[in-house]
Amino acid sequence: MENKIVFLTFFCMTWALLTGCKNTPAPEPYGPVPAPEQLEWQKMEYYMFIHFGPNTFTDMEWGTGGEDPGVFNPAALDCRQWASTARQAGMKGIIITAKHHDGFCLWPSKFSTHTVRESPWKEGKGDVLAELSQACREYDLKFGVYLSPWDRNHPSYGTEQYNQVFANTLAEVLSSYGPVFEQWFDGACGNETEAPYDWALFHNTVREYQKHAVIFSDVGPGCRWVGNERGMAGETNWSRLDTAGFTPGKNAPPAEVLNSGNRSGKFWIPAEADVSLRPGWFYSSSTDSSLKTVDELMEIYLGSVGRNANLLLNVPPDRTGRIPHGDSLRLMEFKKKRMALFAKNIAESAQIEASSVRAGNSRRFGPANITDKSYDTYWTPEEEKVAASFTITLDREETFSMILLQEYIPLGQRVARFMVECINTSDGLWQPIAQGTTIGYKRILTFSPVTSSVIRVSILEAGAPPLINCIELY
Ligand code: FUL
Repeated sequence: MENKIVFLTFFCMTWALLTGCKNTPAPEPYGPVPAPEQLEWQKMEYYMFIHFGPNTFTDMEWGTGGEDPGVFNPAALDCRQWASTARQAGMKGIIITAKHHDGFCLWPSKFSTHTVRESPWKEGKGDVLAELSQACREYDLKFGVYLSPWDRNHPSYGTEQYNQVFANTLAEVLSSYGPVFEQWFDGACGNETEAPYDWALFHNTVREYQKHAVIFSDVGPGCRWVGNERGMAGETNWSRLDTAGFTPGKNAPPAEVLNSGNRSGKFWIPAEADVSLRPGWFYSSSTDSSLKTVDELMEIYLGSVGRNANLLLNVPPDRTGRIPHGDSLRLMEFKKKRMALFAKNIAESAQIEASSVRAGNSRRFGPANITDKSYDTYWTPEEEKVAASFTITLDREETFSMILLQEYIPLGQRVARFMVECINTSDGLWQPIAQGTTIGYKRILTFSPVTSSVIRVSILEAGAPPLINCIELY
């Protein structure tokens, strides 16, 4: 009889545990979450910005709009060279200044008289957007467009009518060159009075012609400016932002807010960090010898991709219409450096244990998901545990100086503070090696080299139980 009871109890408990795991759903989303295209966008991480136009030929950063279109004549223009450079550099797309503040259109727009059509390039028959979008397809890169609402050439700029002109211009671009992954709206307008922009009209136009384009501006709605042109996100960087009362441009949120996001912001608007390889955005021979160094680029990479932001690196073509040799060389050196740094992930085959696992140690939410290669599987602790940790044990002692962590953001950004420790081989005690605040899609921390075989990551503070899906050690 007693045996029977023991057996029955055991059976029921095992049954409850098994069905419990199977039936325990994934955690509820926490706060706003990325739309599918925002997630795809985040996974791109690194792509090219191209500033090109009359400014390239006049040595200006901000053209007046009064330039003679005759100056635009890139005799050896080669968008395939831009695309192959971006591809070899490890970038995933290209965003081009289709229309900068000077109003000059790199395609023969019906809504302007200041375009490639009025230039001598290809006897007025050229179309840079057509060539670049084609080259992007050929090199398997995504294509994006920058259009400045501020237009120093268009006669209707500053009037109510300009809104429709700009919407028409957008529609023309967004319906003519295939899929556009990002629509970049520049908020700048110098010291001039901002026109009464109809942002709702502009956004609706983008949605009408490119449903999946991520819309960039100071306040999104798809992604946000990072608050500086140095390519550096905040050490704390939330992908959430409050936008009520703000607009792009002069009425944007303060730079510090754009740099770090809002911890409990209402909308999912991740940061994009834009920066130029040269001191200016447009090509100038005067900056030929002041390209960013590989070390500077590495710092930028760690400060953007390594801090939950995407990196948009500007590489301006010269007057011939090609990316100068020195610039492309620098991009390749930078890629080589990244590949060397991230060559051997020593955590790849490590043993991994967690302080607790959701749904009674269910494999579906177990710590092995942190070292598998899939972005879609993650470890998460018991439902009520916001503070939790996991420990990895390497096959042998290794020396390392960099850790990479990723959260599973489709269910929201959760981690607000974490710390990394390792067991010191000489005294067997835990020794702190790094600490951070947000993780988000990706966080990379560097520290002075340590040697150990046991490393612990503790989530100390989070809005909801953390969902961690990747750790790498280098
Ligand atoms: C700024 C512009 O004024 C610069 O010329 C450049 O295009 C940069 C990316 O955005 O707001």
